[in-house]
Amino acid sequence: MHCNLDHLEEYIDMHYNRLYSTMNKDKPENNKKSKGNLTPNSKRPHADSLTSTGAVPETENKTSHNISLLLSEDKQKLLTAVNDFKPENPEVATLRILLHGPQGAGKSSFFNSVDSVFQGRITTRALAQATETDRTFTVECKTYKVKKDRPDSYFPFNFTDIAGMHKVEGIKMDDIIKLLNGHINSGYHFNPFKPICEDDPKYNKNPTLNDRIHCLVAVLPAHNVSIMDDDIFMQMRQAREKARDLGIPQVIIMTKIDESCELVKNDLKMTYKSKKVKQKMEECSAKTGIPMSCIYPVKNYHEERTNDDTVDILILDALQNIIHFADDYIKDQIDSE
Ligand SMILES: Nc1nc2c(ncn2[C@@H]2O[C@H](COP(=O)(O)OP(=O)(O)OP(=O)(O)O)[C@@H](O)[C@H]2O)c(=O)[nH]1
Ligand SMILES: [Mg+2]
Repeated sequence: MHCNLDHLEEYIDMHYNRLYSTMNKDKPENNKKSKGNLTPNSKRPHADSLTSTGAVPETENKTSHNISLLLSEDKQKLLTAVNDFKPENPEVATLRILLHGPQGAGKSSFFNSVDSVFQGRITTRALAQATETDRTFTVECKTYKVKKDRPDSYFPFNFTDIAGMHKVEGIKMDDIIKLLNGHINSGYHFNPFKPICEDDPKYNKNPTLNDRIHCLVAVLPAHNVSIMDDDIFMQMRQAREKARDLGIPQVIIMTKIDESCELVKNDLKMTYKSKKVKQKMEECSAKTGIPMSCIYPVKNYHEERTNDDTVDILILDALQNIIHFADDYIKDQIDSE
């Protein structure tokens, strides 16, 4: 254990700080380190390096700091923060988040997990594949709103779930580009061999900022990121470059961390202590070019019957950052008009 402790300390600090800075203002008074700031409002996901506040209480031995205690205490704060969130600019009432990535990565399951957190029960609105296969299960472009706990009230963000990428029979890059620009409406059935035509009834010829994507989320499965085809990463890089050209922020949701690490499978609270998870995040970062600070490890709900606090917290942490990045993007777009 001792040999890699320094490495681990930094890794735990990074996420400890990320959670603190995203969740609350009442950080521990005695911050020991000062490496800069990482708040979802100020830190854009295009940045190349991670900066952090180093918010470790002086009284605490940070090598023995137990992130799990922090996690279980703060679910309520994260929930409140997301519940209270309002896009800064009223011109765009709903932030649009696009989920993309290889087939079977857990895109639909991620949306279901977000929905499950807020409904307080397991939901399966975006149908997910029961087992992994080599064909995309989602064939339709579908945009989902998430219901708040009041009647007829929805969160100011939605998720667009699409077909997965594949070497041959997957979503076409042209379709992803059209989606980013807001040209494809919910309900469009993807043709794995041909991108959308401009005369398709689901083609939006004149998209506004409201129709465009405000945050591009790449979903990658931790357990087989090492063996994924290079072609998939090439497609992901193309999507990333297109999003970059449009100024759209990008993050990675790294799913299936339970499948990639025995320690985490047995106890999800060990997520930020697992070297394996860190390695997988580094691999995702190296293969896509997305910085570590914008990679969120999660375990989706996929076989559970009830909610679990730790699953919820990892999902909420990711979501909170995504919506802030999307909000920053809107502000930039409107400021530059
Ligand atoms: N163990 C584990 N399994 C997961 C996780 N997320 C998703 N799965 C499983 O992975 C499989 C694929 O999940 P989907 O959500 O259908 O993946 P997708 O990316 O939407 O796939 P396509 O629509 O085919 O592109 C399903 O069997 C899920 O139950 C996770 O975090 N952990
Ligand atoms: Mg799917």
